[in-house]
Formats: sequence, C-alpha cells, structure tokens
Amino acid sequence: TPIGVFDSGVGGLTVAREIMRQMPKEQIIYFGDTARVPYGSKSKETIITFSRQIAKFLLTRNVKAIVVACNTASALALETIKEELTIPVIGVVKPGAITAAKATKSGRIGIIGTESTINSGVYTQYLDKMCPHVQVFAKACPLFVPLVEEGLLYDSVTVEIAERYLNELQGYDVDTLVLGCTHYPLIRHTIQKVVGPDVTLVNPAFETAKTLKRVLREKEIECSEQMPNHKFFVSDGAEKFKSFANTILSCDV
Ligand code: DGN
Repeated sequence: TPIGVFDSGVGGLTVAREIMRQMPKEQIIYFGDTARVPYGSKSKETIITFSRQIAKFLLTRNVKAIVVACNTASALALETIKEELTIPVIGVVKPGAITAAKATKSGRIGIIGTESTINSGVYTQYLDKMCPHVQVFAKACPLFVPLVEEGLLYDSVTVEIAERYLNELQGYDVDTLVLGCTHYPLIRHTIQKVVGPDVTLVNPAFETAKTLKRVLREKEIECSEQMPNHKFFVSDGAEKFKSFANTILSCDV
C-alpha cells in the first residue's frame, strides 16, 4: 500500500524526493493542490478545509500513512487531520524543529517560511517547549516561492532578495537556520552563500522522510516489495506541474 503525500502545489516534491531517496521501495501517491496555491497567505479555517478534502482523496487511494508535505498546512491543519484519521499523519514542522534544537550550539535559531507559517508561530512554540533556553528569530520570506516556481534558482535577483530577507536574521547572529517552506531547499545554495558557511541549514524535507521511516518501522507497517510506480495528482495545470516535477525528481512524472 502506498504513502500519501500532499502539498499546496509543487513544493512538496522536495519531500517526496527525500522519501524516494530514503525509502526507495515505497510507492507515493502525491497530490498537489495547484488550483488553490498559495496556502501561505490563507486562513487557518481554509487550510484545514483544503487539507481535509485532500486527505479524504488520498484515503480513497488506500494510503497507509499521510505526509503533510507543506509547512503551511503542517503549521495550521496537522493537529486536526491527525485527530480525524486512524493512519499515521506526519507533518514537516516537528521534524525540522527537533533537528534545529539538536544542531544549535549558541541557542540562537532562525526560521524562515511563508507568512502563514511564520505568523502561526508553530516552529517557535515547538522549540520553546523542547528547549526553553533557545532564542528563535522568525522571518517570512514571501518572494522565495514565486522565484523558485519561476525557475530562478541561481539568478542574481534571488541572491538580492535573499540578502534583504536574511541580513536581518544575521543581525541576530543565529547559528542554525530552518528552511521552513517546501520550496526553500531548492535555493539552499543561495541561502547558504548569503548567511555564510558557519550557519547550519536544516532541511525539514530530509528530516520528515527520516521520521516517516521510523514511524512505519515502529508501527510495523510493511514496506512494499515491488519497484514503486509513483502517482501524481493535481487540481489544475497538469502540464506545468509535470515539467517542474521532472526537473527535480529522477523518476519520469
Ligand atoms: N508549500 C508551502 C509551504 O511549505 O509553506 C509553500 C507554497 C505556498 O503554498 N505558498
């Protein structure tokens, strides 16, 4: 049985990619809500409604677990979806927060994400609960998503915008920075260049795949034996999705 993965659009493919790398035998059913992206500026109620609808669709595909591969949906809808379903539901926020807490030496952690993720304060709440001594500096970087979707991964305009956003965080002297939005791992090179080599970047996509692997093992949910045939569904613009997906995944979408 497959693993359901969903996002507001293409961003969650960075999470799907990590699951494919770390669990190559698992089949993924991916849903990208391309008709209703972006989630980053919508209300909690709306994000819960969308997430519930998508979870319902994934259940019709017989998934054994659901990964909420969107920071915004994880921040705003994870708890509700978890309560409503009997299968494991894994979000991207907690795994990223735990890794950041382990990685920091100075106790000064930066979080970047969409406006909704940052305004929800969930990363800060998780970190405060886990280690009350850390200081968290959060910054919304709303232009990063459209830049990535336009394919401007290494463009000078992306560098300039990254400098404007991240210089503020550098002023706080953070030693760890969480890439709290699905798109940001795709511009991690630019981000690393701007913040300098001494700042550890945390990629929640990678950490989420690790958590999923552990949860499935703990619950003894068996791994598929055949080579997986991943399936991708979108709510609009299948061609555009497909060409983006083919640039980041090694399988043919
Ligand atoms: N997938 C969203 C996130 O990780 O927050 C980013 C895209 C969006 O909906 N704005």
